[in-house]
Amino acid sequence: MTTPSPVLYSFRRCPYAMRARLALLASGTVCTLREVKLSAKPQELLDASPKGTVPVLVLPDGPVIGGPVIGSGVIDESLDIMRWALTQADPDHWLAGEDAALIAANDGPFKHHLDRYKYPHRYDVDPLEHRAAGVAHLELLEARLAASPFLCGPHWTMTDAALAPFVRQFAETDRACFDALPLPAVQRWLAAFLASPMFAAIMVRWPVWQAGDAEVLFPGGSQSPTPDEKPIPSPPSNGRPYARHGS
Ligand SMILES: N[C@@H](CCC(=O)N[C@@H](CS)C(=O)NCC(=O)O)C(=O)O
Repeated sequence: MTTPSPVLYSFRRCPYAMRARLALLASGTVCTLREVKLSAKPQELLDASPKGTVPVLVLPDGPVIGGPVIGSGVIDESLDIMRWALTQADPDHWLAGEDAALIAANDGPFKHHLDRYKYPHRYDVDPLEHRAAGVAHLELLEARLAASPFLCGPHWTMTDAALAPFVRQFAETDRACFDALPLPAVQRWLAAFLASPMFAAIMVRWPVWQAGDAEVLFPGGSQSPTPDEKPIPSPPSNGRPYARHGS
């Protein structure tokens, strides 16, 4: 008999869901992945977590005592999913680098400016003002990454995984502008993330889930890829985005 896996409600391009998938992958936790369309959320997601955001992880065994959870066995905050996954297994010591203040600066002010830079019409604002504020945050990252390869020192940790999907979104908003910024260490760090096997493994194109569909396991690709799918990359066997610095 196989052990039931947790169910992850996810949206491929959502930076919160990306960071959750990164931690699940690094911990070697296999999930049943349900790709969600945000404009048509499945009732099963809303039943599990009425606030209706992704990612949401539904644990097969229900309540967890003593974790970052959650009477019900439902984890519906991305950072809690990361902590839960890494508490199960943390072979690369990601939890050694949890910089709560930097993650809060990312999720608060940086995300605020990112949204307004990316969607100025939605907020009726000047995108350039918000781009400048976002760049000021990236300058903080630049100072760190000029001093060490990753945000918390010589190894990629939870803080890198928590921030990189958001920096990616900022960069993609105007790639030429991002590439022209005097932020060589941030650019190197982001490029290494985007080129890593781990990034490929978390960005497989999954079909949108509907009740009754065949189970899709993450990591491990999709059993029923969409027609325009590129070949599914294998996840890294060791779960590491990068070779350890100096090894
Ligand atoms: N604080 C939440 C935020 C998650 C979040 O806002 N996710 C977005 C997608 S990127 C979402 O689900 N938004 C709901 C919607 O668009 O309807 C977390 O860290 O998990």
